Amino acid sequence: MRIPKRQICAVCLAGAFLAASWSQPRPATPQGEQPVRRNLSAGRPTETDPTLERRIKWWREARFGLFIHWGLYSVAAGEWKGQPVPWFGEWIMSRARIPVAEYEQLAKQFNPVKFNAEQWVQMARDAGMKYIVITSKHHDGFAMYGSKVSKYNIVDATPFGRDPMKELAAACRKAGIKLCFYYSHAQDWHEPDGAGNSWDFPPNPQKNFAKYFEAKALPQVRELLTNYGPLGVMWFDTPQLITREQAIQLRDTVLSLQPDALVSGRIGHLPADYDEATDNQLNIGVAARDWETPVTMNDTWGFKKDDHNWKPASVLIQQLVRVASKGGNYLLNVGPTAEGEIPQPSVERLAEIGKWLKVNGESVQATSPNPFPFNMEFGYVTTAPNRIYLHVVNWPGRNLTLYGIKNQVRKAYLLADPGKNALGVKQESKPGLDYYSMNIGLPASAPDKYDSVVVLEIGGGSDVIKTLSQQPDGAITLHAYLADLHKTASDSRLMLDDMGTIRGWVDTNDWAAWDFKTFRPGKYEVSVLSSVRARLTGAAPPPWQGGQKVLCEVAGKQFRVTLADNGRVSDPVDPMASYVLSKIGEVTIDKPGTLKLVLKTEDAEAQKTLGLNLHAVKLVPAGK
Ligand code: FHN
Repeated sequence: MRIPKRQICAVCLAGAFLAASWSQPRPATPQGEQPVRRNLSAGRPTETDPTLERRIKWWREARFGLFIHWGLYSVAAGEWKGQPVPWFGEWIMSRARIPVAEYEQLAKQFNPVKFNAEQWVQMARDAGMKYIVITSKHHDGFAMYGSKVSKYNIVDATPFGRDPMKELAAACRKAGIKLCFYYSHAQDWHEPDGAGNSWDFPPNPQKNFAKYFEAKALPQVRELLTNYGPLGVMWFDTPQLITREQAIQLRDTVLSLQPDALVSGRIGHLPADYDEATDNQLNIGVAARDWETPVTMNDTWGFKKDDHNWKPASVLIQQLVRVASKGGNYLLNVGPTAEGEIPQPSVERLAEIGKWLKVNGESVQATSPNPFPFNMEFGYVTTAPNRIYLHVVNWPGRNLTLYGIKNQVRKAYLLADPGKNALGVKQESKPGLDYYSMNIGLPASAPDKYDSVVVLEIGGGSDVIKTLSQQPDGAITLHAYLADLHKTASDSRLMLDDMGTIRGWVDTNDWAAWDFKTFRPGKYEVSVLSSVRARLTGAAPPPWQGGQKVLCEVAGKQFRVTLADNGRVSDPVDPMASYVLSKIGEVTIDKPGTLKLVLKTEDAEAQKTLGLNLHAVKLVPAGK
């Protein structure tokens, strides 16, 4: 195999011992030549639509929107025939396999007399949200607006008889909030030709999805685009049976009827106007395009009377900031009741977020992402012209030290300080080592219980060291999403997934490598963090599939280790994430400079290594 120059250097750095083990000839393939990186947008064509910049400007600045899941399922509230039904509230028809004829009866009980569009919109506005995405039709097929296409809608089939979308459109227009419609364009459990209902309509070769698409989905989308004034986004979901041609037709329909609207990321086949993360996805590797993550406040989207697993406001605020720091939008869900009320715990949390944003909004909305490709120990970073915002969620006491900012700071102050009193800043650098240290004097305790924002005024744009570097606490984190992945065989499955996890370690010739900078010589403990992820918020993570043999090479040392469960690490901001820490060994770094760490699996039985979902490799000062 022809090893690329950078890898040959790595081999040299790691010493002669390593060189012997790495210089074995391996088959040359196109993949073997190039490090591979994948991210949220990978594999999808880059958007070239010249109108995109104009259409997406407001959305990009918004950063924060309200998701509303409201429909007939809100009547069932998570229970069918007296029995609680697991999974999301809006999925009750599918989970309890409720026949269409029985589910339709819920419409007769749906009378949300407490619904008040102006109150809902005001609540979103006070929370600092800039747009609302509401389910105009979810997978159950019931239209939450007055549709001429199907009588199965809130105006014709319920005692309520009003069109809440008309009322919301008017309230949004008045409040300057963008209204957006969620529309389930392929799944429709009410229709024999729609996708998803196998209990009423068993698999049938005669199923004609095109008929459903032409007769219901497309004309309903036209109604929504025609009858409710300007819309911000058409938010499609679960594309399933949709063909590429149908997706194009849908997208063209949106843009021809509403040339300023956006098409969300789950239309299917197409890159759409922005990427949609997986539900409740808080870990993103490298985001190359605009993106959004939809998040539940408890464990369901549609109302469930027994779901009391509310995330505290502290978590929600940090989630918003984490997403913004990676350049994404945070779409936070509420599930109103069948009476038309937003559950009180949701109202309280939104008010709390709104209070925080009132003071700190400029550090979130209309900001640019963290210029560093990783988060720091103290919290998160966002930027704006002439400013760097440090979101300090782990208050360090009287001194905050951070590395890597090259800009000269003109003034630092706390955003919550009405007097904008200057904080003391000391900057020190050793440019030859790429060492730029900054120390900021702070009050002894955090001024904000959620996230205290320090503003750094700089002249111009941010200028930072982007290479992986040792942090002030001495730790070095080598994130999986920043690895160079080296594939050897053409059928290698090694890849970086959308969560920033390396998967597919089936070939023992593949490896991941990181270059990083160290500033402090000393002894370091090396460990691997692998990821186990729950499928639902509130659910236990699946068992860890460990025990893989790995080879790790760093600073002239080589470790052959079987990964063991040496402890668990959780992520308070991402309740579905959990990491298993496996100790690798101790290494001595004898001088500051750049090092390389290489990791590969050694199990001949490929299936075993498939369970390894690598999140990061960590080096921490020994004894810490
Ligand atoms: O199946 C739906 C689910 O009910 C909910 O609407 C979420 C929100 O993003 N989307 C789908 C699953 O991804």
